[in-house]
Amino acid sequence: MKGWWGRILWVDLSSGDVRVWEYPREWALDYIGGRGFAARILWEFMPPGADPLGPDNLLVFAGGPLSGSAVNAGKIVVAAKSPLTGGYGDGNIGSLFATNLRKAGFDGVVIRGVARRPSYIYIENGRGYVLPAEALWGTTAGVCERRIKDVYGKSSGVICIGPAGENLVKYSVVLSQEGRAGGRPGMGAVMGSKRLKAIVAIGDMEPPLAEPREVKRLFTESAKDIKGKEGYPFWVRQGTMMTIEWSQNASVLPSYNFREGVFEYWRMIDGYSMEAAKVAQRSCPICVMPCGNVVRDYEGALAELDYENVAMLGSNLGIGHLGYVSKLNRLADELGLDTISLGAVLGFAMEATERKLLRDGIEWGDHRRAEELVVDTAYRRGLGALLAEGVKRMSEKLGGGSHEWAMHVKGLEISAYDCHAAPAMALAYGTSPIGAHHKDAWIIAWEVRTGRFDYSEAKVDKLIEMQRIRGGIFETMVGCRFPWVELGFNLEWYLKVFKAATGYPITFDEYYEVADRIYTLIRALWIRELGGWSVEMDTPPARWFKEPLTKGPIAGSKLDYEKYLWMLRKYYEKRGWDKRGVPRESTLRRLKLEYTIQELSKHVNIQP
Ligand code: PTT
Ligand code: SF4
Repeated sequence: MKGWWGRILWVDLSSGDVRVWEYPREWALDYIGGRGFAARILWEFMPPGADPLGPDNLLVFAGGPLSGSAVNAGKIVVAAKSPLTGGYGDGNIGSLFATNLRKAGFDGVVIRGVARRPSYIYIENGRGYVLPAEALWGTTAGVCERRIKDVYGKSSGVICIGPAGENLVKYSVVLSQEGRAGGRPGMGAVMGSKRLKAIVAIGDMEPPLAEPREVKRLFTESAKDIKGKEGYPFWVRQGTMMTIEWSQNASVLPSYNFREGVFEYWRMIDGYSMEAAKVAQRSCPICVMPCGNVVRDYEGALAELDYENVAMLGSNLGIGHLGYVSKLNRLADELGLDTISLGAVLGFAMEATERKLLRDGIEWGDHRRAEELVVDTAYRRGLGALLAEGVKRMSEKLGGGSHEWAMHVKGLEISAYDCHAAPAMALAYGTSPIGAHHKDAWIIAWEVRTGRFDYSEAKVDKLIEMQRIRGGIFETMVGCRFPWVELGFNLEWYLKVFKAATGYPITFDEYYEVADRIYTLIRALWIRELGGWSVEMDTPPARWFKEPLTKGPIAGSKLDYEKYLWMLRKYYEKRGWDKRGVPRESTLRRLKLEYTIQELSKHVNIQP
């Protein structure tokens, strides 16, 4: 088998057992890697109904056949059953760990059990070891990584968690390289629940590529192509931060807990303000279009900014000062909190304070109180203990109709695009396989350009196409999607590299079938873990349907609930799911998922 090592490292932290597992060969083409492997492994080896923070949950890190070989493919998928949502959760992180793991001879690592004492895993050339990490426990992510690199050298690849992961904050992430974060739905807490502080990989083995020279040639050619793109120089200047201006102009910049899509102080936190404060540029490994913008916060410390972070910790909280936002961002990176969920949680707390549902809470725009609460959340102190649970649980606790403005889908907080006037993006959030995240379909740019107020079948088709490419191709091969999304790099390149790496000439239709298989498998996994399904699970919060925007050029806009449901049903139909959103038996068989039928039938009545 070329392209894949065919080996995954299994680590059982309860027993201390470490073994090399050769996965079934047919998984390679049926699931490709990354998210595909993660979903299959969770279905197969995690007992149904496992406690997300217990020993039976599996923390999976999985690369794909292009990891470490194609441009910008220095990334890895991290997945597990989510403590935030109770369903499937994953994220994608750029790290030397991703490229080093491949060089160490593995396509992935699976971790089960709970270590008796704080531990880390060390992986080198075909072997893995569990080692004590008492000296690292309690450190911030940056300190932890620096200490490990002091021991293993600068070229070691390190993933670690911060105090938030140790303290089981439900939206804690795993981190790397001081500005990379992944696994929004609480992958950091899953790692913390296993008393696993870090994983380190070192290796010098060549991945088994079918045509190594052709892979190298394609890398050089595609790097040239990308660097020649018209948008390249501006991308390197601003990266994702350019989106603040676009979002403001399109009235989709989340402001004041997604009440509005415009922010009066947007200029103070936009890409040009960032450029004025920029002191360095960082990137994931083997990236040819770096986008890690490093600035100094108002206290002079370094922070790495992205659009999502700045929108959620800035406009969504009414904070119009980049230095203040940068400090919140830095704290989140050091402590290991997901910036998107954190921004949603703080925004929710601000609104709850305004509505007098929360005493001693936080006022809009109060950056100092926000800083205190971020730290308290990571350590679960005082009000922070409630904030650590995410907006869904917070609204269940506070009541008062707050579920209508608790901005989440399936328990995962919504990322930084307001959808009062973007029904396709609302559907993208509604149907994302991990809860409300934009990564599977950032359809909003296309939607704003082509007719934002329509509810149409064409939008459903476009959404599924995007989910196939973004959630299917990029999350399984595994690589960064920005060359394609941001600079128009042709997707054909990836198929060429796939052929050179694996020897298999995959077509788009074949790849889309793999993507559909994974989508339906993940849906099956959700149903198995939650014990049923309903359309409400795929529907965004009431705020977007009931409370129109009051500011900006499209003031008065809101979503239409009945029309949203019409699009959702069309979506189900096209995916081969019934009108409850449950996969049909014929779909499961067509996608070679018949192995799920018996278990699924225990929870729902499966339609033919
Ligand atoms: C991603 C989510 C995003 S999406 C952002 S900013 W973005 C936030 N970044 C955080 C951060 O930083 N620190 C922190 N403590 N929490 C954060 N949470 C948020 O996490 C990231 C880039 C970005 S920046 C994006 S869109 C693209 N995402 C990709 C993806 O999902 N898949 C893929 N194949 N390629 C992608 N390329 C881009 O990668 P999650 P990273 Mg991230 C500081 O993790 O869980 O997927 O959520 O990985 O290495 O930091 O790169 O405007
Ligand atoms: Fe990482 Fe940005 Fe490069 Fe993508 S474009 S690989 S997110 S640095």
